[in-house]
Amino acid sequence: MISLLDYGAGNVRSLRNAIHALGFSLTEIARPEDILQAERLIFPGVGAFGAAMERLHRLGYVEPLKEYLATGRPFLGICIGLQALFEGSEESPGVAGLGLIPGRIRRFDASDLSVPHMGWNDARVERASPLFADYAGEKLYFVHSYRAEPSPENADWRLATTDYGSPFLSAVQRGRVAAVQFHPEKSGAAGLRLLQHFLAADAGGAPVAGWSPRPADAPTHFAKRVIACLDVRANDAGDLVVTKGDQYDVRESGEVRNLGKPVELAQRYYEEGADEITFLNITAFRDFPLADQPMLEVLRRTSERVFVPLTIGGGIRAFTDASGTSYSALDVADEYFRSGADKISIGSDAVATVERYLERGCGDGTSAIEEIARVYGNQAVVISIDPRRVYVRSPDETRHQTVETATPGPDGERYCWFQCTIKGGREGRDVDAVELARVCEALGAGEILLNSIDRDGSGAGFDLELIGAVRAAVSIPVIASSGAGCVEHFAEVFAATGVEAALAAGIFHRREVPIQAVKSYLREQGIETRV
Ligand code: 1PR
Repeated sequence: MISLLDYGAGNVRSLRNAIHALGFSLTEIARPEDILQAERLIFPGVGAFGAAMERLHRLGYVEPLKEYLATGRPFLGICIGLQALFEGSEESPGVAGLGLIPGRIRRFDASDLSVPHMGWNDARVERASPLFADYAGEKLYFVHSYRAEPSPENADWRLATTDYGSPFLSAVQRGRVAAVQFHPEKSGAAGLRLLQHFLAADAGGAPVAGWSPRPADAPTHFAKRVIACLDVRANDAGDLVVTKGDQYDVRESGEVRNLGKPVELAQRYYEEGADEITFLNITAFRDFPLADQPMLEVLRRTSERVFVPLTIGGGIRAFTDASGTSYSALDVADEYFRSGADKISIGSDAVATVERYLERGCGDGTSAIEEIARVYGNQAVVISIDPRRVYVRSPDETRHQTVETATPGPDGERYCWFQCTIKGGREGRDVDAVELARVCEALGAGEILLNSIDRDGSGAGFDLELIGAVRAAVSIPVIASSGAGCVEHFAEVFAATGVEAALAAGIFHRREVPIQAVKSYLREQGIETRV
């Protein structure tokens, strides 16, 4: 019997789905006494350390959890579920953890790293454990801004370490109590195998024959991500289809282009090695997304079969429906998370938020970015930017940050700035992509998805000038998007701008370039990817 400790702080649907896909059934912890009756307990932490501990206290779970852990029965903590085992965290000063492992959790140093550590890295397994029985160094999916550092005090817990700046504890174990910093349910086949070992076997069982530790001086490597993006909308017949525009125009001879079915395509990309899948509900700005049941169903069905991170964007903002009922952006995001999203992406509403911020000089704590980040953590909030070039003769002509461009404007202008748009590029605003990214980072966004209307669907390559300017302005991860036409474009954007991820749509949908061809080429160029 597997028991899941879902304390209601985020999306654990993907974990449930992974456990079901492995053929196990689950019971949910619903009352404190259920914890002590559990035979095998999974604690998937999500959100912030303080919020997680506060909820555990409110539900009366802290003491039974400590008691369960003290008995040494099988336990698997995931992400915050690992961090909560420590005494406390810099993320939430004054909040005590479960105190099983000595030491405190500390933030990554963002001075020369992008934080969160979001993406695929490997683990240096230092001791024999059935959890990693057949682990062959595959990449695993991490997303966190805080980490536990190895120290003499926690040496007897240390199972695996991973390098990001310096080494951190990516897995701990003592007896049958284990925890991992990465998300096995989002780590593709390698993660599912690890989960299977916990579910089926005794995590504290006999060491695996022939196993040898990875040498302490063998570094782990953080990979660049390759993301497949599915722009989704209803076609004129009312069917939800994956579409694709040229400079955001998705119609051809008057019809919405139909490039396939969303769930099938997402599954194909998962199987072909996409590191992440993004759905953009591109007409959601017109309609109330919670009324869009087919889109929510797409997300639910995708999360049952795709075990890499899923992002969904479109229509995340406060809304009042026809009956006068008001919903906050957090209500909309809640439904997306409950339906299987790991991250949500905010487009138009982020521009409105930044306009208000620039007027006032600060945030007021009520924006969608702030509200969602507070509950689900910064890493769950992606900002999708839809910029278009505005050419000027000289930087003095505008208050916006300009770049000197290698592709001059129609009248030979040698400078441009990148104007943010809303409603799928329909309306330009007096905000530039660089300031938007900066302000959103300050408000708590965890990642930037940087499109380019000029390059979208062109196959002409990513807009390196735009991407370089935004990458230099923030320390959160940036996803380069729009314009990929061949494998070389991916290597180019990683080498020229240092972005953490690159996203493409058209070339994958039309089967012009397989995802594996992108990754093989990147590896030939010495760029680390997930195999
Ligand atoms: O404003 O919060 O409702 O979010 C709407 C979301 O929908 C935004 O993320 C916006 O980027 C997206 N969107 C709106 N209209 C369109 C459109 O195409 N008409 N799609 C649209 C944006 C851009 C990328 C595309 C890349 C790669 N599409 O997602 O996938 O450009 O394409 P390529 O590799 O083929 O060049 P809100």
